[in-house]
Amino acid sequence: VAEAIAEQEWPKRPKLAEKTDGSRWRLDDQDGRHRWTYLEDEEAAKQWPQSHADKYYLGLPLDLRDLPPPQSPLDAARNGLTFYEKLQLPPGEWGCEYGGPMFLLPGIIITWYVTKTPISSAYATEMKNYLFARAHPTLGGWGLHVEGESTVFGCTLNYTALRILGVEPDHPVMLKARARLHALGGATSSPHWAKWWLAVLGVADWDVVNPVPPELWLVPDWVPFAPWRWWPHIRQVYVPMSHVASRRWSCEETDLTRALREELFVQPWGSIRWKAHRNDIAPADNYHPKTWVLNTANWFLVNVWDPYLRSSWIKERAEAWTSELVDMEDANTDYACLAPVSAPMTTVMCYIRDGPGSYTVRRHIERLEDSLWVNVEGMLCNGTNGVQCWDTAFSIQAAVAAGLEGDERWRPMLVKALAFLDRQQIREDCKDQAKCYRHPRKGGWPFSNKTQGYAVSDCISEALKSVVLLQKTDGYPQLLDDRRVFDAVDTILTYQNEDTGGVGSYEKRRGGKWMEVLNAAEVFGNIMVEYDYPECTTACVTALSIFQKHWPDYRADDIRRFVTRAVSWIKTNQWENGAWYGSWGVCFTYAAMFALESLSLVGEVYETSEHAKKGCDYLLSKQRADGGWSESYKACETMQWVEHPSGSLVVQTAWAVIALMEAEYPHVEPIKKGIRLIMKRQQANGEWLSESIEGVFNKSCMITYPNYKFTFPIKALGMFARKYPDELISP
Ligand code: LAN
Repeated sequence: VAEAIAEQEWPKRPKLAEKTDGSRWRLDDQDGRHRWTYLEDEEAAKQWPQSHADKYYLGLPLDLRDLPPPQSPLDAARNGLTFYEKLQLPPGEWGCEYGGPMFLLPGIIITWYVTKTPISSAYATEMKNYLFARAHPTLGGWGLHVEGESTVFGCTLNYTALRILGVEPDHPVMLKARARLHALGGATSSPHWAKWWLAVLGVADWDVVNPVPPELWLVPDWVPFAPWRWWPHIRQVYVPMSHVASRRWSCEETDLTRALREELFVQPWGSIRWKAHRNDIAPADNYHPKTWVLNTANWFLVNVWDPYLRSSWIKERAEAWTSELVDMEDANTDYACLAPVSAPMTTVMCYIRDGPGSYTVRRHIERLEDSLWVNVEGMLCNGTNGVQCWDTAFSIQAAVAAGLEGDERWRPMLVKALAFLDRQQIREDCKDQAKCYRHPRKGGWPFSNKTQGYAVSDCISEALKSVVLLQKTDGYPQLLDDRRVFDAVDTILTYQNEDTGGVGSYEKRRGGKWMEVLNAAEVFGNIMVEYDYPECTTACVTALSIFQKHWPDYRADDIRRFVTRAVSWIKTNQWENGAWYGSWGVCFTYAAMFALESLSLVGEVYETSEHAKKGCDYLLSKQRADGGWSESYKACETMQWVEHPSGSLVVQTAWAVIALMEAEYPHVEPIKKGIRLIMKRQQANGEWLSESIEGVFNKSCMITYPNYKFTFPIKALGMFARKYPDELISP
């Protein structure tokens, strides 16, 4: 393989243009597999006209006519749906950009480089444009995510990516970014994952990378810190990362990597004592400082284990087992992998194991495209290979909240959405489920698509709710029979954590929260194990409750027990001041919407429950004079309420009024004021404009959910219209 790699020729570098022709981009949607294609050929472009959705994503004019001005919240909801319907994709789902994290695209670009994969000029041009557009406006450089201040992580990786794409080091954006990077300490103070990528690229020495021993995968399963117990994202990153690190593979030297050695560091490259910089980390990057436990373990691994104890027998066994784990992941996701963090790392691993041109490499390279997206700024990498199932479920629920599911006008759209969820339900558990440590998934839904195939507690629940709501409405096809509905319920029931009654994301918790002492990523918090989330817990509670109304006899005791324990966990999770902290949306308004819905399902509302009352009072104390709510992403980092500098925001306002309505807050006035704000912000064509970043993960990294500005306002308006049919508000 090494020989084949050495003999493989370098592809021509992409030609960078100022920009591409927006009218040539198409979203190719193969039943929920999304790939952006650039049609070089004029004839081909004529044959395949751009859809509304394509144009909308690309920021091209839609030329839609104005809708009749709404006279009531229900009118406004209908107008919203009229616009949003145009974004439904042919297979029946909704998609969108899912950007925010600034550490994903470089992984893909570096992978292309080291595997000598040609980069098309259209892709390179738009990636360059995106990264230019997203450079910090004053400081220069890039942060961990689009809203953040620049960090060594963001600067090192994105600077490197741009150089690979063909941008010269003396370009003004690059000069500024480099100055920023150097002011922060240079690439020797980058976090672990960046150091790993630089070592792969051959720009840093492997000695600077803190240990990621694949041997850890050999410890018996009963060991409390065994990696199978980690949160799936971390363990799936660890597999290829440890394998490649163990082999200390680096790309051969090139002019470009030699140049990067000069550009990324503050010290002369030859003088760097790599080992001494293992624990260097810039303060701006150090969200979760490494603990003394981890530092001690690392010291032992570097100074004792590696030089004296690590036999080649152990090394080979560990590499063989991580290699097999990768094969199982590839088989279960058709090479898509869990997310575009582990995906490019796995591609590199397959390249050095199977060689250029092998099936694994070709398939991985193809799959990496599923996560790329084009917007008005350029091309970026989404946080996942799409948002298909998740956003489709909320779209259905928005229409149902407005009572529109029985209306002929909306039936075709909703039937298509239902059919999409029907096709995307996961019908089988993973092959080798126990061996590759996967959670049962039969009957579940993923966040994105069935190919990726990782069921998530709340994605299953939201999709199941949507399916049941539609199938129990007259006139809808019965696409899922009872057995498939039961499969989903069976899977939801596997998610409850024994100790707390709460629910995490992909799995039941497998290890103690103390494992956070081994968090080596530095830039994220709460990543090592599954936690309990009010959002995920509520989604399960609501899905099970709706299910039970229609099938009162199926596993009735299990469901009752699950719901009781879950709701009591939600109560214990409430803060003294009445708030709940949101882990996946920004921030307290998001969590309140879920938590208050859970409480209301067991009859706990404002007038009857201290918890619900406190939750509402907390929200009301944050309502602004114009009737809206406003939260900055900083709230997620600091775990305190932080107002957004630009004032009230539509999405947070929708979450807050939904929360108040769920809790049956007895006075209509504050709710009405929120609804009026949502209506005022609606455009004449029914759309809402994007205002601020909506989502978060691991406390520190923000991510966009562009469809939330449709689904939640429509839901809020619809709920209001049904609850207060006589309140006719006009904006
Ligand atoms: C997501 C996206 C969806 C999200 C919800 C369904 C909204 C949530 O309720 C449960 C968790 C989940 C599935 C989730 C988990 C973490 C993801 C996959 C992301 C936030 C999108 C990107 C992120 C992933 C971890 C990014 C890579 C970063 C690492 C630290 C590995």
